[in-house]
Amino acid sequence: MPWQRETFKKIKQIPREEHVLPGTSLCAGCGGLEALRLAAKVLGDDVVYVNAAGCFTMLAAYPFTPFKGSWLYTTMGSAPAGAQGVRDALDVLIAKGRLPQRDDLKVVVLGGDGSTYDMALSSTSGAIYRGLDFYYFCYDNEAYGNTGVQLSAATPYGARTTTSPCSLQHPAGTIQEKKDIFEIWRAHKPPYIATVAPRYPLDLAEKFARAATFTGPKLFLALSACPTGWLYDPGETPEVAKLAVETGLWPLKEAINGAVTHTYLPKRKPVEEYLKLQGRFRHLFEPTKQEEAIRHIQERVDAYWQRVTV
Ligand SMILES: Cc1ncc(C[n+]2csc(CCOP(=O)(O)OP(=O)(O)O)c2C)c(N)n1
Ligand code: SF4
Repeated sequence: MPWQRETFKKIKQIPREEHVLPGTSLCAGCGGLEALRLAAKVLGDDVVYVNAAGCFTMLAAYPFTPFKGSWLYTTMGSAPAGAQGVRDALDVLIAKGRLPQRDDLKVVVLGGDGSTYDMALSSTSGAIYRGLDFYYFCYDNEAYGNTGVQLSAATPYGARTTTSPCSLQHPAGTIQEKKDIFEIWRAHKPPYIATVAPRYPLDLAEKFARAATFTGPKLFLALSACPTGWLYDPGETPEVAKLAVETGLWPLKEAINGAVTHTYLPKRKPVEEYLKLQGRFRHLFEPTKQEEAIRHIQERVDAYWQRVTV
């Protein structure tokens, strides 16, 4: 049966109220912030954000915060462990009657891809194994953005980063393939995993509503178009973010108790349309077009969709 939205069917059903207020020091046009803003409309204010070091560290710079809820800062590798501590504290306080049940809070990890795919992976694995009741929101800008856009395990093949420039040895830029963190999480058998993109707000909102019905670890991988690291004009974030999905490079999907459903089937424009908008891929087009590298990216996308739609 095709995937169906049940809670959020029309755009006007998305709450108008803002829970991440404007005026942060994140870059103009940050796609990660837009994804968080939309997610928070469903999560509400009864939340503790446990934030691994990264761009989102800049959200809450004491004494200012854009959140009406709470925020805790951790090292890059330990946000899931921090989340365990917060969850345990809440549970103990509620069990002892020192906190009424109505004051319970959702525990939400905020982590960049550097934390999610690499540094926090072992503490994440432990948290999933223990069945920690938390949301993990990864804003995936495909690089270590906050420290100057270095290569991360989420950087896609062909992208240029400051530590993987295109060179005579590697004219196509990054030659590693992006780590499949969706499948790594799925192997841990959590109840809920999803990918989201802010240009598909109904899909995103529906997934957060659906995830709320599960107790245990819940992952959200949010496509986070990043003008600063991907090298395009901030005004183009909507177009870049949309093309990531429409070319098939960023599949929108969820896995409930391990069963994967694709929540949107794009008609699949050529990947070139997405790549050519971004400076991090410019070397694939100038001074000479690198047909083989572009074909490699296209073939990988084609193979993915062939595998999941037959
Ligand atoms: C163990 C460790 N190494 C390096 C750093 C320095 N550091 C702070 S933020 C950051 C980049 C984080 O990248 P990512 O998780 O992808 O988030 P983004 O910056 O893209 O938001 C780094 C390397 C750190 N805080 N801790
Ligand atoms: S570097 Fe990218 S991800 Fe980080 S705040 Fe700026 S736009 Fe957002």
